[in-house]
Amino acid sequence: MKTTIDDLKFIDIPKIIDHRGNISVIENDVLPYDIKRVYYLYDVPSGAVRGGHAHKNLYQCLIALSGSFDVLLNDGVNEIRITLNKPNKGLLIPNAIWRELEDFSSGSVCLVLASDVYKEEDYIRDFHDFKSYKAY
Ligand code: T46
Repeated sequence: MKTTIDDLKFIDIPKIIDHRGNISVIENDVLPYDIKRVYYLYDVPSGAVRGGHAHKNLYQCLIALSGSFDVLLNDGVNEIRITLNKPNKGLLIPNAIWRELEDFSSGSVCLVLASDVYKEEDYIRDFHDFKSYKAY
């Protein structure tokens, strides 16, 4: 619960450069947790906003596999906006950070590597509840 936006981290995903096209690989200790779930957001219509919640325990790494989008992050006190637009850069979001994703470019794909399987009970979907949660 004590996490802040200072705990956000950029992950440099190793890139194998090749004239036939590049390869980026996530293995071993690239992420500080074991990946239990992979999902991706795509076909996001112009103007749509995703997220709008925090997680009690989940860690996630967001990667703009294609195109770009903005991630608005709030720790209950401070807020920051980060643009993701590189397939070899991940944004590691620890637990208890509010996030909203917006300004998706046409055809963009957001890959998410999560530290746990889907559990609705891990979500805080109301911002006032999130502020109370952070106050403890
Ligand atoms: C996050 C952002 C970046 C599942 O059944 N399993 C899943 O693994 C996920 C991610 C979602 N769902 C269901 C739950 C909802 O009925 O799919 C529906 C849409 O989920 P949600 O409104 O949470 O989607 P987003 O895009 O707002 O948020 C998702 C993740 O839920 C969230 O953890 O950080 O992407």
